[in-house]
Amino acid sequence: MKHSLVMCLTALAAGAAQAQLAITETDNRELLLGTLLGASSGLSVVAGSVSGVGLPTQSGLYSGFSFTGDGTDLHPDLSINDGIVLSSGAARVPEHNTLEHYGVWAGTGNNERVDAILGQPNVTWDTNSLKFDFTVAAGTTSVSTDFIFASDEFAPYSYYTPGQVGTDGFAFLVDGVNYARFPAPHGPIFNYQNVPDWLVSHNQPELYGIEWDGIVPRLTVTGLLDPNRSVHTLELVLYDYNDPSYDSAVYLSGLQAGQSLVGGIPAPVPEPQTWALLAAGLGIVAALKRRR
Ligand SMILES: [Ca+2]
Ligand SMILES: [Ca+2]
Ligand SMILES: [Ca+2]
Repeated sequence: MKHSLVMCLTALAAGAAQAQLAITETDNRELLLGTLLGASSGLSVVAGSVSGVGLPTQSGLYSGFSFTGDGTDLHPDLSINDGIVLSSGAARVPEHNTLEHYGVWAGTGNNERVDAILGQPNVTWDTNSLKFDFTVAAGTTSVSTDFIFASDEFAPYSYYTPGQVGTDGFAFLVDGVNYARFPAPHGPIFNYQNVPDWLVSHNQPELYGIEWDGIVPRLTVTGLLDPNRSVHTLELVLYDYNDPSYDSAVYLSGLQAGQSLVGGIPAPVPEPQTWALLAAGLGIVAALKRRR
């Protein structure tokens, strides 16, 4: 007994030192929202308004989301403050990339608002959502949150092909409008078709100790409040596209009120690989000069 306790404590200490990703499964939506909001969010949640769709194992609280890359722009370090995870299958996924087609059938059905954005009926599957009403102080114009999107439905390792109508995605609906999107010409929702490939960190072969084949480094989405409403609505939706396979997840942290006048996700700015190659070339030249 004593021996096993010592073993347990040793294991806990090792886990803490490595700051491994830890997931606590829950579909308690008050708890999920309270964790996402933090202490001074500036949002006052309307009592009794919190709802959502999902299995007890489909969402959860996470801590220790911090993965080390290889130092290149294509595989940066990936981290986000503690928060909540929504998934199209299971909140708790393997700590290694075990499959290129990881998926769990949740059977939670579609989301009609996202279907409408995509322009196709019943095209979202295994949805996991969190929805609530809230009020804000005068002068507040926006709400925002950090997020990391990750998926096994990611080219070229799945049946996803460029030009396909859709892939799994994430919606951030403020007063009925989705702001989880890049500016045009990128498409109307956050999915891998509307994310430039260079922005996605490939995880096959495995570099990061997590199941997902493709991970988008931390971004911030900002939604604008409808000025004609005194009570606002926010709905977060993570969904499978077209079938329950090749799951995806979104890790969310730090939902808060703001004074932004621009909604959406800022346009991605490429870090041209040519610059990296040029820098490497200059480094070689400098090294050769030093040798002479
Ligand atoms: Ca995988
Ligand atoms: Ca699924
Ligand atoms: Ca999928």
